[in-house]
Amino acid sequence: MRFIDEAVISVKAGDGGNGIVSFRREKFVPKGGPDGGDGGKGGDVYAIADDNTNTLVDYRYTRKFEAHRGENGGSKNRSGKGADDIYLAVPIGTTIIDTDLDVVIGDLTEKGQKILIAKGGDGGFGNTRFKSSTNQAPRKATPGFAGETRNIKLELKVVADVGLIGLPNAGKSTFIRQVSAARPKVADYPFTTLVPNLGVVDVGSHQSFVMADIPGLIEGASDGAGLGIRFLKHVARTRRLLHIVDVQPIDESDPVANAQIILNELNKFSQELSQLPQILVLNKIDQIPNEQRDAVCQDIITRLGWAGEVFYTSTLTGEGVEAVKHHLMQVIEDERERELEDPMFAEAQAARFARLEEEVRHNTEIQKEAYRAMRKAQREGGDGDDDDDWNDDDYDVAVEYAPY
Ligand SMILES: Nc1nc2c(ncn2[C@@H]2O[C@H](COP(=O)(O)OP(=O)(O)OP(=O)(O)O)[C@@H](O)[C@H]2O)c(=O)[nH]1
Ligand SMILES: [Mg+2]
Repeated sequence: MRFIDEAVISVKAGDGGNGIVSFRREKFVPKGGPDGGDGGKGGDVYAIADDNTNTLVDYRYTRKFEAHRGENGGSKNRSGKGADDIYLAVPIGTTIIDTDLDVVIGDLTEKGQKILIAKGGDGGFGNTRFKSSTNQAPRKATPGFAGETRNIKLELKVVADVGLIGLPNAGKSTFIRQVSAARPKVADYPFTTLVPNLGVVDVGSHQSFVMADIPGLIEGASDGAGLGIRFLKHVARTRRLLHIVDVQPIDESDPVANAQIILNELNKFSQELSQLPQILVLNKIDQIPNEQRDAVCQDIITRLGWAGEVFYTSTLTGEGVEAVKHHLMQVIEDERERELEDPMFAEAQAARFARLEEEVRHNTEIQKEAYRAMRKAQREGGDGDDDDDWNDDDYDVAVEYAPY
């Protein structure tokens, strides 16, 4: 199953109909008064949350939406007919953003909820409106007002409960392959993963959560190094970050320094995101002889000053992976239950997610601009290749569900 999570469209509401100039023509009345009617209102454009759709794929194909204009006014003071509004059906959970103003217009969170995204123009006035004691026969009418035009980005977050973070090669993709049906490529070189992968982790018969595997971060990522932080938005709404650290990197770098790079980059990118609870996963323990594992891992924890939760795993052999999976399910279930039972907690959570998303979205935009400026400078410096320009459209997020 494939989820496309972003679409950019343009919408235009209908213009108002024109008011008209008209005079009564009656038998035996040589000069009738004005009777030009007002124009009708142009159609509005709304987005509406619809539970029959769960992707934005349609908006990849049809990108322009226009409501009709209102009818012109008629004689005998008839107002023009208003045009029908149009409704763009989007999945529940879609966020609507005005890309010109860079503001969120709203979130559609409930079935049937609708948001006005472009307002139809009002109709113009017919000449009847301009009649006064000094002007019994006005020849003035006004045209309809223009309907609003807007460029809109629709964003559907396929919400991940858990996000995998870590340096390239740490074993993130191997991890998600162990616990879900997601099949990202795994290889012994950095940046094997170039796009996010989402997998559904089934635990027991009726419990599951969604895990996101994103490309590795490197030092300087928050300034655009490597693939930068453009994918961090996919872990913005998670409940836990799983920080995967290779205990024995092939380049003989220090696992503690490596972990610190990730903590630093997260912190530099988003304060809110770096506050999300993190679980440290010391991975590739199969590389260390059994009797030394505890000492090596303890040393890392101590030097890192890590006070949070820790697991030891080998995503290659599967050792320790089940324990992480069950632990995650437990904390996620607990949090979900608490949200249902405790409205105050639920509200605080929602507010935190909203802040987080806003910050991540904002910082991603800043990054995008910086990245484009950097690429432009490079091109002008003679490097003609622009293959890796940041393009929001160039990847889809695949969500993998385990077969029934
Ligand atoms: N020995 C050992 N090797 C592992 C383990 N987990 C992953 N690997 C190997 O480490 C390499 C990188 O694994 P990936 O899962 O692709 O790493 P990643 O973190 O997704 O890397 P990027 O996508 O580049 O960010 C591969 O060659 C894996 O086979 C492990 O537990 N033990
Ligand atoms: Mg990977």
